[in-house]
Amino acid sequence: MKKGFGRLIFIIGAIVSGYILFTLAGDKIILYDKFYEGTGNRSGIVQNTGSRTSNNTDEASSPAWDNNADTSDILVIVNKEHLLARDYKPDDLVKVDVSFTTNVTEEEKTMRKAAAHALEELFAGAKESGIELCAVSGYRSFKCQKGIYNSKLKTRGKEYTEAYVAVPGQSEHQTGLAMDVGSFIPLNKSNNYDFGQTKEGKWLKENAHNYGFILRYPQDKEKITGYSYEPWHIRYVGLKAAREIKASSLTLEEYLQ
Ligand code: DAL
Ligand code: ZN
Repeated sequence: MKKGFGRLIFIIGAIVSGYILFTLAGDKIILYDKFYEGTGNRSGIVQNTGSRTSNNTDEASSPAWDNNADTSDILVIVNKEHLLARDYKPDDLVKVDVSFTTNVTEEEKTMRKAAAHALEELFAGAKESGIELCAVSGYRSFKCQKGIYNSKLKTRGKEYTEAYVAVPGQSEHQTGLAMDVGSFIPLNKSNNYDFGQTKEGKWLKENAHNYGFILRYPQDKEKITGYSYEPWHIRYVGLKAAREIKASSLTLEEYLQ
């Protein structure tokens, strides 16, 4: 009994000192949730729009519904109605030279060439304004998206997953033109983290278009995009389209109509 109690005290002591050491090691952590798509605030969860969603992630293995779409076009649209083939992979993926958060796969550190260079300029522009961004997740293969989707289903349930995470084949991360962006945040603030409310999130919203990116899933546009507000998810569309989309407050779906 006494021995067991001593062991318990030892274990608690080890945990507490480990935590103190970790905290002292740095007063900042990088916001990171491998499945970042789900860390934003939950307001405005999309109602069922009637779009195709599924628990069976293998269902999305067929080629895109609009087979005539040019998937290499930087204005390609990928959503719950416009799918990519399971084996679609851009042929010009390159590693993006920006700061990444921890535990990012090599695959997720890549984007299509034009998007990668634009993102590097965006990060440099942010830095000049005193804003330190970190990249979280770029290109994701069908397989990677499947892992994220299934994992999120288990941990957060169906409603949440459908609001924030694309079924494999429906994610524009697979185009190599999207990146999730985060910020370095104080450890003690990590519980209430809402990227859209941080100075980094605000900067991104106001400046992304100057580098050819749009916030792909804006607030109050859930019925059109099919996803809840994602202040962290930016999509490369090129300078002209990005500026026009920003000026008009349209979604990519509306802009391309
Ligand atoms: N969060 C977006 C919708 C994705 O999973 O591609
Ligand atoms: Zn994303």
